[in-house]
Amino acid sequence: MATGNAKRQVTHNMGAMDTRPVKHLEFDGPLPQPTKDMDQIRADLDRAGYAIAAEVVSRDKAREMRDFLAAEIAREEAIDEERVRRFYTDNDDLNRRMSGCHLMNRERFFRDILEHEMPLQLTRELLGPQTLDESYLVHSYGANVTRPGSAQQGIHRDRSGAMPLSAGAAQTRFIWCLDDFVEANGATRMVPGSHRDTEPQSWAVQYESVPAEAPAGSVLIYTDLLLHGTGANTSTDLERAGVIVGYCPPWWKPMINFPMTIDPEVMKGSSKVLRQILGYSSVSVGFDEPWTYAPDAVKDLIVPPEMEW
Ligand SMILES: O=C(O)CCC(=O)C(=O)O
Ligand SMILES: [Fe+2]
Repeated sequence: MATGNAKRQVTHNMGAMDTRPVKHLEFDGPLPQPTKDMDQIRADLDRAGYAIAAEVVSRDKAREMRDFLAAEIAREEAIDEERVRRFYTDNDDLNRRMSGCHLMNRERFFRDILEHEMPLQLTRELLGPQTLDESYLVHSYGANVTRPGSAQQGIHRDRSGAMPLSAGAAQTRFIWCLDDFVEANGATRMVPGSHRDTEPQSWAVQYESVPAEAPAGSVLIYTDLLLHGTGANTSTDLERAGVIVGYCPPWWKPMINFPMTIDPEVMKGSSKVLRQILGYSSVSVGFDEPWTYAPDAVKDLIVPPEMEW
């Protein structure tokens, strides 16, 4: 079983043979464009359900990170391809995925982006105040690299279908673009305006969507209310690397148990904020449940949960 591939997703009929009825876009007005203006980002999130933050890191930095990621994927692939392909939400074997833990254990930048001011500030604004002001948590973290010929992912929400949309956003989502995202290499497809839907997502319809095109170094921002999915890579020679981070409230279960999956050595000297968002607290909703059986190296990293950012 590939890492992360606990369950295989039913394939949802993409492409020319897809006979499902099309749900056309019901969105008026301009689509979000890359911008450095935080107020524009807030307005795009409100209106379209997603926004594109420009130049969050330099093009050179994005390239450096992209090269690091490519080398790590090649290294893992050489041991066993199953480690980095066909995660259950992908429709074929072409794309490559890698856990953020793996990257974080090896390269500081992949720890630093988690506590970048822009996602933390927007998470605070979009998810709102929390009980006892406990810190938000990193919910999920991983890289997704599309390769030429790979199929489009089923359009979906990053949220349980059982949770009513009326409950509001439970997660903020950030895709760090390490390559230029263009339609041909599988730029993430968005359904603008779908954050205001009242109907749950259905696998029985084809959602009309638009590509979120963005230069390397940008960050795509949305919440778990927005319909979206990885685009098909129709190019013959372009890859598209994105690193996806989700943040959730402190009472939500993160997808990754970070204190058990991060090397305590790399966390030594890390900020209180980074430890808080990675869940290095034994207190939740005000209750302390001491980590009696955790290794000392992990216990030494424990911090109180109250947000300071
Ligand atoms: O990589 C992308 O473009 C989006 C991936 C995605 O939506 C997911 O894996 O949930
Ligand atoms: Fe998604």
